[in-house]
Amino acid sequence: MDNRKRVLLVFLASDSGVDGARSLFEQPSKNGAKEWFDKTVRNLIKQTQFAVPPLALMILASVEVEGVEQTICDLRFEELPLEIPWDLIGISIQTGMASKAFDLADNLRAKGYTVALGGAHVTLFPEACRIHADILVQGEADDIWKTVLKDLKKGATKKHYIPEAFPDLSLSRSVKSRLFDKKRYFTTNIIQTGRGCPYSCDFCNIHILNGNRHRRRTVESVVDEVRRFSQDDKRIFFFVDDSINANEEYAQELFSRLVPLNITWFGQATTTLGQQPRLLETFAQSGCRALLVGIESIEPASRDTHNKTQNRSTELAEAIINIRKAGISLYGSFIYGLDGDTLATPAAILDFIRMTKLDVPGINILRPNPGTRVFERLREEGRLLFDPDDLSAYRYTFGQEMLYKPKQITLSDFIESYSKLTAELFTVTNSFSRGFSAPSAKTAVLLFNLFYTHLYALSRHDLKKQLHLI
Ligand code: B12
Ligand code: SF4
Repeated sequence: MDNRKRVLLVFLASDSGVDGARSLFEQPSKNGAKEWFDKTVRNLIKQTQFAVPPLALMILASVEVEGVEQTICDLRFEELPLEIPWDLIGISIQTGMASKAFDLADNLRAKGYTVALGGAHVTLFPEACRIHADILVQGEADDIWKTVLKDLKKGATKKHYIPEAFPDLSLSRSVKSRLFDKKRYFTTNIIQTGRGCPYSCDFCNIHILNGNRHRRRTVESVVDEVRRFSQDDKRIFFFVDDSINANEEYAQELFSRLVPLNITWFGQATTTLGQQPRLLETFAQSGCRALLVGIESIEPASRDTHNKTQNRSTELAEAIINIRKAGISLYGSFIYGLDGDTLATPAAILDFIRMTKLDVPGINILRPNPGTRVFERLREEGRLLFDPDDLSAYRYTFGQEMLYKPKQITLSDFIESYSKLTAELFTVTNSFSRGFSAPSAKTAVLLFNLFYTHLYALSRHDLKKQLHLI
């Protein structure tokens, strides 16, 4: 008798945004040509906008237990292979996709499958997830997943697994890279060097999910992984760390070691990098072509209210200019609508972007996600526009809906000023000019800006509709 256990790990598509933006009010089109055009644009956006494989599931699928086979299904690109009698189906849940994930889990359980749920939403809200799962896995599952698989093999799984402590990342765990059809993705070279964040910005929950202490892998194991991955996929590397320069000494050692490997890479960093000249030079030498930096706000009052304490606003511009001078293009992520913001803020953002020549500006609307401190505060202040318990309200959209009332600006003034700001920033002419003047990754910068011109037009369309409906 075949005693092997088959495990399927599932990653869900979000409703819109990076997974193929569409209007929240879209009706099925009767015009075939328009439908074809929209679908083609959506697919293009999906592929070029960081369509990377789910690292969490790569890590879990790399855990080896004799007699257990694991397969990943990425629902952004494929259908569920239900012709196979899986012994266990694991689903990764982010808050924005939670209601979709629960529906899927309920359906699969009704068909007789055993379902395990894990991921950020389970870690934050285990009780709400419990009724949809046979097995709950709370927290970082790098080590405890092995226990789940061994228990599965023995036919003795438990209802709830929770690690005693955050995994020690300095222990070597090998991640397999040959798990996917490479063509679907922008790149399959995705790597994480550390977890946890010492800061506590109130709109973020990384410090809750991964702790306030920054844990790191050994330089040796990251270098090995880069070497191994680059044999399979010659494309760019994406370091998913929230801030790849969190520990200067570590980053200096790691990226010096990567110089001889001749890769190109992008990642996410804090603007502090602009004041770390040695590290900045090493980043450029090791193949860094673009970085995402969370500027969030240039209003001191907003930075204070939302506990964004690192780097003062006055230092931001200089830091950005320094990073670009080193030959690295920058995606600068802003949030307009924070509590210290006024109707004068958009003009200040525009000036800042013009002065620093940011290559791709991202102008976000605050999303008070459950589990963050800002969510609790807005709920207490009666400023949420949706029922806080309605999970479908937290779907990922591209600046397409307001979930709360801004503090100092009326909703209609906010929508009008936000729309005006994005219309001024994102035009075809500006896209070409940013692409042309980008210090590196010019084509990517051009494409990003062109897509954003399309996506922010969707945002303006949907926000206007929302305003009429409220
Ligand atoms: C890279 C990244 C992206 C990339 C790529 C995402 C992808 N497709 O893989 C892009 C840019 C596309 C992206 C988009 C979004 N992202 Co994002 N992203 C990240 C980031 C920086 C790293 C993700 C990662 O690979 N982590 C490494 C893995 C190993 O960690 P992990 O996912 O937590 O997995 C561990 C556990 O959670 C658990 N686990 C996870 N899944 C499962 C499943 C099972 C069965 C089990 C047992 C365990 C388990 O075990 C894993 C190993 O320990 C994280 C922040 C972070 N530091 O994690 C945010 C993060 C995941 N993103 C987040 C959000 C909100 C989004 C968006 C919705 C954006 C938005 N503004 O609304 C979209 C969603 C689009 C989508 N379909 O993913 C939030 C999710 C918060 C939440 N409460 O759910 C995070 C945590 C950031 C934050 N500050 O809050 N993102
Ligand atoms: S936004 Fe960045 S710096 Fe702030 S808590 Fe989250 S990960 Fe840390």
